[in-house]
Amino acid sequence: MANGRRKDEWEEPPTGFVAEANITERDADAFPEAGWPACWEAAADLLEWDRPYDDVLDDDGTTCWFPGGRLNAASNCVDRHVAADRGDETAIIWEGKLEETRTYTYRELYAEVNAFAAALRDLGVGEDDVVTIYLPMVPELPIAMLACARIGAPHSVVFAGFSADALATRMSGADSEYLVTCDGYYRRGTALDLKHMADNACLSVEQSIERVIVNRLHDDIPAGDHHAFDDLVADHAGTEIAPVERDVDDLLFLIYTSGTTGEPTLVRHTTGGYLAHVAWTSHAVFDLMPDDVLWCSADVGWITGHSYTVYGPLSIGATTVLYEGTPDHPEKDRLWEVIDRNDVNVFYTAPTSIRAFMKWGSEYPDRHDLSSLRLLGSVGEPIDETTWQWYREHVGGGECPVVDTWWQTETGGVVLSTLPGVDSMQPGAVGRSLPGVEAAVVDGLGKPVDSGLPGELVLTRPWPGMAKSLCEQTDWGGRRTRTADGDWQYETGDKAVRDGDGYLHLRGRADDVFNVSGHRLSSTEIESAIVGVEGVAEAAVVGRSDTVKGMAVHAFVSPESNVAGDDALRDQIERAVESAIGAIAVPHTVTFAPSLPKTRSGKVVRRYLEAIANGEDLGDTSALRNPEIVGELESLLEQ
Ligand code: 6R9
Repeated sequence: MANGRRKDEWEEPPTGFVAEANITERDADAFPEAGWPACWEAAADLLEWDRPYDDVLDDDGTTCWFPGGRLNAASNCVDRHVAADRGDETAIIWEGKLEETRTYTYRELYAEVNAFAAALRDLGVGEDDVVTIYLPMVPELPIAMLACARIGAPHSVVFAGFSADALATRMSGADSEYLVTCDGYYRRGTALDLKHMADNACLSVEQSIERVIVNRLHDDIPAGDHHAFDDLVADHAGTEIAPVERDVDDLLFLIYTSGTTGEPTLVRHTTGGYLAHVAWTSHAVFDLMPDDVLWCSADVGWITGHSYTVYGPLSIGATTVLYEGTPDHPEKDRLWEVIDRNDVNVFYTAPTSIRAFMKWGSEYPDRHDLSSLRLLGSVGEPIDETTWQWYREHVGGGECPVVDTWWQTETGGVVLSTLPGVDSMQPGAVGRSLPGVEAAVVDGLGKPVDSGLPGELVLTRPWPGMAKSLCEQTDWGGRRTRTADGDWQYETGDKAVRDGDGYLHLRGRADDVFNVSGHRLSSTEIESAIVGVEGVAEAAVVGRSDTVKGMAVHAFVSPESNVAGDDALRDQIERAVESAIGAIAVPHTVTFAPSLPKTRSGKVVRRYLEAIANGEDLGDTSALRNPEIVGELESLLEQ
């Protein structure tokens, strides 16, 4: 709804919650008084600094947060909690497949991280060497990340669902000579051979790769050109490695995401700004307290898992849940059973999952005692009102605030959300920007549009968690961080409307990136894989609305003139996308077409394909060079 819901339909935060919240109305009032950027000091104050920072932001006002400061992220996430006599508190609860569980106290995590850090050093990893981590959701994943952080080696985690080709591109791009992976893992009951994929990736990169293998399947791994994770940790047990003091602006990690180009975009995050941002948002948005148990259901291979499974909750000293399984195995009440058994207080997931839970029915959450929950979060795509209400009612028992959090890989942490102990919640809207963040909705020229009108969401001032690439370059990943007048402005690539109350309603991407089940995919990247198939002349990929996935991938493919668009070609296309990117990017629908709708200058008009895929009215198509193709495509889809 463009102008938002009537205020009497908004939901107020529960009074019990407000009374105990980390951020109260009084704190929120003080932020604007402190002025920007000083209000971000509260974020930096949540960390322990080896050398205090000189200023909140450098003189330039855009490039470096907390200049002069030095710190170590792993020591902030582990050591200081042990030093504060919280070593026996639980840091990680791992819920593995096959009914396994494992917990690590902060003291145990300290021992593991130190031992693996020592092992990495022995393998030759030095400060600033990039270590690639290609692991499913096993405890060795956060342990390896923290071990890297401890010795000042930026990690580059590659989602385990990506293909060997995708892994190779990311290792080459990051010039990484170290890889931590595993023998395999179970996905829907089948064992996937991750080591084989990793071996293939290593063969296709130029540099030689030192490999560490986690034994996940509990089978013998044939000896080879690698080191076993468990042996390394056992050999270095008890070794302590002093955390390397990092400059605030030194890299903590690299992460690849889908951008507007055919190549994955490399995003680099810094130690101080990023960590302050995720610690602060865990505290302010997720209201996380050290005694809380937080479960962020995203895979750690994505930014959401980096920020709110690993760095955010551990920097606060809370307990984080790492879940390896799927939501419907052994039964569709699995997540609720895990929440019940572990007394989870904060649960964070994506609308696509909530829509699946809705479809399965409320009897599954109803089977369990979910009263430990005190806050629910949503991320990844817009959450519609019905889904929001269902989540609040059936998971939150009507008692928990629900925060809809908007952010991106590039922003590092949440930038738009309500503050749960302060703001009213408007189902279907993300709320305003957080204190210290400024957002605007602008037209194609970068000028603000009136409330109620759609435009592109831009952030008009820097924030601590912003990717380093955003401050160094004015034109990056196809998006500008400067307006024509020289003002700082980050184009997010998302469409939005601001309502009369200042709440923002997100409307999906304005560029060639789309979200499928919370995975961020680039249409250009998928198209390049498809046109690489012999016999394919052209391809265009668009998003089609899907009631559960949010978006489904629809590919329109035009074969060369003597090639048939048949099942064999479809099969080859699917295999090509799976091997270039991964199974998550395989089109849900492939429509073979004699040609694609084009402008007179020869550009494929995706807008029309999107409308056709979604069964929408196309309006005037007379500007096309080949308007007749539209009717042909429509009738092809009706068949
Ligand atoms: C954290 C994450 C970023 C894109 C972003 C937007 C979409 C994320 C959203 C949302 C509406 C929300 N998005 N949160 N859209 N409401 N609460 O998902 O990062 O994988 O980089 O994706 O996700 O389109 O631009 P990333």
